[in-house]
Amino acid sequence: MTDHQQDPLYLQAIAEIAAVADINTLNEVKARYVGRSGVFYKRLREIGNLPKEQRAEAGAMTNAIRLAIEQLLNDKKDALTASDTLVRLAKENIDVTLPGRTGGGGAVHPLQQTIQRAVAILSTCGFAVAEGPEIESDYYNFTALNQPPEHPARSMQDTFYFADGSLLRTHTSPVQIRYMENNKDNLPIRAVSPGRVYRRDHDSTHSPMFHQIEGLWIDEQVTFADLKGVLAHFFRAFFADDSIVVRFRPSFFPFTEPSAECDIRRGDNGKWLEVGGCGMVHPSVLSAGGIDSSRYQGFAFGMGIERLAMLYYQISDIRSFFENDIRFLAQFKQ
Ligand code: 2U9
Repeated sequence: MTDHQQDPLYLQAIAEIAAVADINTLNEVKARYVGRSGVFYKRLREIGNLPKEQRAEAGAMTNAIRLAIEQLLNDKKDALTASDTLVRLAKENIDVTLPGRTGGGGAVHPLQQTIQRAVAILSTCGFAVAEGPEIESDYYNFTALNQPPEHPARSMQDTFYFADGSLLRTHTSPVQIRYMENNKDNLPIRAVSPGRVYRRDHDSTHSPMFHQIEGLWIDEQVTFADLKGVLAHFFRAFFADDSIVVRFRPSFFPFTEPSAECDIRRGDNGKWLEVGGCGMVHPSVLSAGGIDSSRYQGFAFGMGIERLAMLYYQISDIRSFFENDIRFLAQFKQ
């Protein structure tokens, strides 16, 4: 044991440093002992007052204590830093094996799911999917579909017009006219056209923007019996119920002749539900599509996607589809 190890100042410093528990206190202790106005500077200054022969020894002793205390302070600093790091590591520990936090993920809108279901079924019947513009010309939306200007049926399909005379399509039928034009030398034609359509209509069962899917099958021998077979198969597959039967009620559409409303009924106890319109394509419409109506014939049908979705999901108000209420939409997540 050297002399400085019994020095009261040194013993006091050891005790104080040992008691320190954080870096701030340690810095404060350090300043008090070895800082500019610390105890050691005071001691060194006092050495000058000692008798000459004692100065060298006292100086060496004081320096030894200072060095020893500095060593203690450094060791303590290392120890505190190390334990600080351990505490932080424990506190800020991240489990990198946990799955990441996500926004919950999106989902396909119930109307798009309905379109996908309908298209999937009709695809297996050989129908190709045709798409076209939502802003249409008067010609494709009305005239080519046997509704010339001043035709009374136009007023039942009032829509949104642009200054240049183009309009928001009132049905997806213009897509079928375009498809006929593009495929008139490529018969037979079998196409479905799903998409948005617009009408001046707004209540619990009508929306100014809604969705349709239409089917068109043109060949030399396509009959109303084929139409009945396709629709019966479609509704049985769509509602996953083989007990469904179809019924046709005479109707009128400018683009089909004869025309019919199509109803379905589940099993033998349910009530009849109107699910779409259909008919044999009018010869004038075939001609507008560039097809020889003396050689070819075919059927067309149209269904409202919202109507199908409301029946399938048992929804009573069409506006639910367009309010973007996450509590409504989340129910259709799959
Ligand atoms: C071409 C020729 C004929 C498509 C047809 C209907 C009857 C029909 C409605 C169902 C519910 C519209 O969404 S809805 O309001 N559709 O009643 N649609 S025949 O006839 C066509 C289509 C294209 C070239």
